[in-house]
Amino acid sequence: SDAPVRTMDLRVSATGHELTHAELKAVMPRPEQDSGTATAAVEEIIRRVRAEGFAALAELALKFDGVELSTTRVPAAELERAAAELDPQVRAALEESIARAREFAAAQRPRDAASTFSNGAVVTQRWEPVRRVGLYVPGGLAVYPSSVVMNAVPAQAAGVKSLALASPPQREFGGLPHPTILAAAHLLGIEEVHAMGGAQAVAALAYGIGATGSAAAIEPVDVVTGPGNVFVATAKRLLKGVVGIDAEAGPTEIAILADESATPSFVAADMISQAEHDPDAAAVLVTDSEQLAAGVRAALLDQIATTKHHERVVTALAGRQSAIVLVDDLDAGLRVCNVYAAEHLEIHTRNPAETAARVTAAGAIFVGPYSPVSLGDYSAGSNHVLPTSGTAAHASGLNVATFMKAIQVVDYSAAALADVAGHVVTLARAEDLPAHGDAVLVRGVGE
Ligand code: HSO
Ligand code: ZN
Repeated sequence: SDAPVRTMDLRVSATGHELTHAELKAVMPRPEQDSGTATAAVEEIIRRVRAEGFAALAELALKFDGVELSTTRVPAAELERAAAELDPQVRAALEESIARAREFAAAQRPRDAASTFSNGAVVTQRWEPVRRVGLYVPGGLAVYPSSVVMNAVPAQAAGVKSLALASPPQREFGGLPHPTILAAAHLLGIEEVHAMGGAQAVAALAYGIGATGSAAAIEPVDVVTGPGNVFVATAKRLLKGVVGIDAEAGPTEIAILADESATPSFVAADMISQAEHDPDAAAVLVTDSEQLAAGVRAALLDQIATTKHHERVVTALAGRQSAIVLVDDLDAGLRVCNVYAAEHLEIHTRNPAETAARVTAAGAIFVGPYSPVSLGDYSAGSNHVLPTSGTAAHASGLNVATFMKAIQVVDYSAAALADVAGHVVTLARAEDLPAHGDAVLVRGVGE
């Protein structure tokens, strides 16, 4: 076909008026959310792992992975071996990713905050890492050692002392997780790796399991992060509250805000790069230039012809979730992008830094022609675990604070308490909770 991606005209001349926030949101190209078909099966798996521990993990590994497990725990020697056998160039590239991600993560550590209301009336907010984190890494088609880096580095920079990695046992690797995953774990200094996958892995991390026979125990974790299939995502959703989780990750999305100064071949290549992940991936170009739109369409046709994952890319671009959106001007384009709240937003405008500063919702922003999303996927120093499906309106990408919690500390002296005692008592009585006021008065301050 001659249109690799559909065009959506949101110019006032086409719509008759400027669309409101709600109207824009309704027309944004987004797939329907599927409503938890896996829920019943996942509930049963969680129940079994809780009740039966390792026996359930072993049975599910046989059923889903075709592997007989005697323990989930991967021996240290296997981690070392996988790292020793890793292609030296891949090793060097991973090491650079780790170094940049570590430097940026260290810079993100949130600072404590304090207010002193009077002498002896101090409230402080102090950040503490969670005790233990579980990192889930899928097996199957997508073996992403880069995702091991992106999940582990901020947890380590937060000061999390205990990190367990779970990844499905693979028949072709003797029941161990994929060797690239083991190698990445070793490079990151992760010593605890478990061969377990799916919803059962998330349940085992959330509740922990006891040691039995040859099987090692798994201590429960406070937070589970990492991508996964619908079963993993459903388990995370159902276990939220038992454990903390990162944002539910849907298919990847790229939005590009561009004016006529953009280079069509750059824009097209970046759309294809994310479409390559998944036939459900979304690529959205927002522009006020019909000339650029035509240039990008031509460049897409050109580049699609030779791209390796042709089927996936064509399906993703032709899907309802992808579009070239025409707008009247840059202001309108910014409105559209802020409503869409893309996982990745690239800015290809004449003054990209200025435009980027006006973005209020995106998982991550990529500024100018030399900051492609694929740089951020691997080597920029930023994180590639980002909120999808418009959740960037309220959620953040993985960062150091994901693995920390803020504790507020109240430290008042007798005199400082006396200063506000009357107000406490008044509000307590107004809420018909007089014992609250009494707890102040019993200290002999106020009234
Ligand atoms: N773009 C993906 C991350 C990724 N890309 C991993 C390549 N490997 C979601 O942000
Ligand atoms: Zn990617």
